[in-house]
Amino acid sequence: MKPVIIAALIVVPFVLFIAAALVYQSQTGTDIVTGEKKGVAAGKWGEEEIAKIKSIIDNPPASCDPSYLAVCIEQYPPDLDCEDIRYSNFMVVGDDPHEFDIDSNGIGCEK
Ligand SMILES: [Ca+2]
Repeated sequence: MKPVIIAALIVVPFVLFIAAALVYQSQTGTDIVTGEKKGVAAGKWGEEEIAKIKSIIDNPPASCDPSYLAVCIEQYPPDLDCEDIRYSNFMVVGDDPHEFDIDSNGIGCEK
């Protein structure tokens, strides 16, 4: 057998094994070396997620403006700009008091 074929017989199964292991790890969240569950699979919240949730609980919007569908944006005043909110490409109906939809196509803070 030629050396190239022998090398291919060794390398190809190795590459396939690594690929399968990476797919398994991404699907299950289980580290293939340690068997430890990571990220969301571990069921643990990171400090960043907890801080975000706490800030939403501590500072709820006064009330949601009905001009903006499927998002909760504080009513005018204060006058908010797209940089002040965490939403983009949301539906705008009605008065649009914050003027998120300058071109009036019904989509606010387009990105
Ligand atoms: Ca728009």
